[in-house]
Amino acid sequence: SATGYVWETTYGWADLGTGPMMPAHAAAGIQPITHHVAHPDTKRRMHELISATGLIDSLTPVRARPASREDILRVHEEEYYERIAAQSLLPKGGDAGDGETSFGQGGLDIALLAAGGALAAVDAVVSGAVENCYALVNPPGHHAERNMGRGYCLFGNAAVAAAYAREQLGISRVAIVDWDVHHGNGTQDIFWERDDVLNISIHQNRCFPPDSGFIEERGAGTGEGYTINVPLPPGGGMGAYEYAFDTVVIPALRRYAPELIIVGSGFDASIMDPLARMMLRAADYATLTRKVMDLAAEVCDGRLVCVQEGGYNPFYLPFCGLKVLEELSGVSSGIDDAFAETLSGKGGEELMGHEREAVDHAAQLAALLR
Ligand code: 6DK
Ligand code: ZN
Repeated sequence: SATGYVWETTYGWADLGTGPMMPAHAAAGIQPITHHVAHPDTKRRMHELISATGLIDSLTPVRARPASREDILRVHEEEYYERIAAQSLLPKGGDAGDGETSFGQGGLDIALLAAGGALAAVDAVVSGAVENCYALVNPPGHHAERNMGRGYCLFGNAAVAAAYAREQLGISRVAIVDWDVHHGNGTQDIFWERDDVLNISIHQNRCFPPDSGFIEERGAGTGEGYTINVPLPPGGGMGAYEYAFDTVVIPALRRYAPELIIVGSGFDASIMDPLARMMLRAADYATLTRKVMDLAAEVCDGRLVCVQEGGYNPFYLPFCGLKVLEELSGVSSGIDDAFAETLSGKGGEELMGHEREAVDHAAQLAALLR
């Protein structure tokens, strides 16, 4: 039972410009800086830890292919694709829509390879070449809506992969579990009216986008009830996440019985992340992985694809990713979370009353409360 792994060198070449988090702007006091907050080095460092520890030798390399125009158009508007393609030809690139989703010249090709990494991972898992697969892709995807890029995302990589599994591989039900700390608004937009893709997002309440991801957003028409949002209050750690998974995520997956599970795997709910205020440690990501793997074994022969989303602490993210890959593969890298001791005893492990209430409320709207 092999574990596939996708990484391509050019994922590390995505050019977000010289701004820190938004374009540098002298008059506004925004100084240029060497590393944008979403600089791909953070993800490249995860790849290097997986390489340096030797864990990579226990993984099955899966090569990304560029997603085709047709692959992208399953979930995005043609007009949007053309807009990105045109800007990608410009010497200084462009922006996918919201003014903070910049990309450099040729950025289209990197984005197509990111979506294609998710496609290759789905192919590897569905064909049975591997049991599960981690696609360490960049740029991320879950904020990209049908007709607009947002939040560093150009194309909805996980959504592209889910639609491909449905339409080209004969998979009838796909579930997406998005544990990136931000709301997967793009995936939600894309599958809003569909019941063939169950979309569950667990995120910090109102972190980004600040105006979506509420429990009342449940999908519409045929899709009603197939969008599930679990917004958690800031400050939560494994206590809150464990309760959210045990009460909402896992029961919803069991009820839906997907034939394939795609995890939107961001590591920005970690205690070290600069963009959010949650408290997960590397070992907690292994626990979440285990919960989804056990459910996948129960309902879909273990078919599980993880697609990288965000994560912004260059020191800590590699350990979070390493622990997920150890869990997926059942192989120890021999390296432990170097920050584990420093980060222990800071609270967050215990479920707090207001977190329980928030999760119970989400369970209620998802009609899951016992
Ligand atoms: N901007 C992601 O990790 C991307 O989910 C996160 C994008 C955060 C953008 C920065 C931000 C704001 C906040 C409030 C109002 C306007 C703009 F897609 C992933 F990479 F996965 O907080
Ligand atoms: Zn995020």
